[in-house]
Amino acid sequence: MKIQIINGPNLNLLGIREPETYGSQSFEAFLEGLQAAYPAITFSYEQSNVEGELINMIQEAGYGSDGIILNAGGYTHTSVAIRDAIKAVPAPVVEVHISNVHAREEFRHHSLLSAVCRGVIAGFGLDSYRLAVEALQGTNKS
Ligand code: CA2
Repeated sequence: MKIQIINGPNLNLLGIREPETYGSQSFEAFLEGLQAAYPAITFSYEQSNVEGELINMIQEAGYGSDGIILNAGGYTHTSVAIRDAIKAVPAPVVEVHISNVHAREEFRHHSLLSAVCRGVIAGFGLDSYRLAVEALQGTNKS
């Protein structure tokens, strides 16, 4: 099984800034542990701060992988274009958030992406990504 993890804007700062909200581990360190925990899965990871690049990644992985774990960061709440990209590809997409967006500011309570994703996981720190792996493993792709 091939899973593509895509992180959006500012998530390159994980482990460096705002540890009280996003934890103190870098995504690269977390990914090493995730790969070790799921040796039968091939993980690929990409991050971009640029909306169009995220769309290119979704289009590519949407045909080249068995599932996408997407944390679109702030674009979650604003991007019609990312929603359209998710809707256009056959691979299941799981929307993840590190923080519990529903316990934060009102503008984070609404996602433009959730309705076109297979499901949403939020609020479990980086463990949200592992839970998304579990979800994709159980996903019937047909
Ligand atoms: O909780 C999440 O995973 C979010 O997707 C993170 C986004 C935020 O806009 C969403 O509402 C919820 C922000 C990502 C910023 O990431 C940082 C990581 C470390 C330090 C600073 C920012």
